[in-house]
Amino acid sequence: MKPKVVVYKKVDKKVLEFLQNTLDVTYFEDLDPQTYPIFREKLKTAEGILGAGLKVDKGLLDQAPHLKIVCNTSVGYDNLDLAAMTERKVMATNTPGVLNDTVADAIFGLLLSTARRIPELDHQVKIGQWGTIPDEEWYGVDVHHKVLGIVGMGGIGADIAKRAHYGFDMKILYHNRSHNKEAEQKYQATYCSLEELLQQSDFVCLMTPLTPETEKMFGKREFALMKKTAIFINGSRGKTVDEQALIQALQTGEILAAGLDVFVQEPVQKDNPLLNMNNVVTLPHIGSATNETRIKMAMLAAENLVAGLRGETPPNLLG
Ligand code: 8YV
Repeated sequence: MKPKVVVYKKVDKKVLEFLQNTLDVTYFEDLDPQTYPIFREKLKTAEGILGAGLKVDKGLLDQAPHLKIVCNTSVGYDNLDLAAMTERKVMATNTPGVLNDTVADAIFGLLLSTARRIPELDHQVKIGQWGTIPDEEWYGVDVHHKVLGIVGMGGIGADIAKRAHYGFDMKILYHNRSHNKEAEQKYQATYCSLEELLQQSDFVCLMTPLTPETEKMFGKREFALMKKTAIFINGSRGKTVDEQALIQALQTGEILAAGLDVFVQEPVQKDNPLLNMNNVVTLPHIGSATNETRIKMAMLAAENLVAGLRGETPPNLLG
């Protein structure tokens, strides 16, 4: 009998077929109030789960007594309680590497859009304001030759540094748990304390994973340390930032602008003050979302799932 698994996020047909070759797959394109009760029922017999964002904690593990492996179709795994999973010998995997370039492209897009006010100006042109507003009011700030501070210099951070170095002649500062020799050698990135980075950077790009240590890593103090002309980019998780402090820093002019792919609550609440600010550019947590990359991520997660249930060590085993 094939092991039973649950896929709870939409995956490409090829990925689904690959899984179905060796596994008994229950497939949900997404979980919503209608599908969730069926999903919970399926958990009772599932040996594996594949998808992104589902909170896997003690409560869920209690409902899934046969579970052996949880495969995230994401590099981040803040949705997984690894300690609880290890205790029950449930494996966890993620999808590092395959999304680095795609996320770096998106983050750079966000950075350029915020600095040059692209979404705001696009809107002005489309509502017929071209010619009615003095040009200077539409000016942005330069990106090239500026100082980019990257907080969290993993694979994605390094690919952002690569673009900044080769494409925009930027000076790169970074702060990370450990030194990234490759980024230092290839992109002339300089390691520094968080304080120094905040004080010296024109653009501060937050890319760190969400962990108990990085939760609300950016608050009142961090925004106060930044230049008044600084632009803040968040491509990590919403909860790495104290959102109220960010709102205040933007409202009081403590920083110039922000480009945000992530929010404390997702989808973002309609009444979030960040949505009413012209100096904030938003994206719906879409850094890795291109067709090509999402297929690669889902396939990698699927390979992890198949390997894990075959009794092999999954290629991206966490913990
Ligand atoms: C999405 C990400 O969260 O990989 C991550 O950690 O943040 C993104 O790729 C993920 O794919 C779920 O949509």
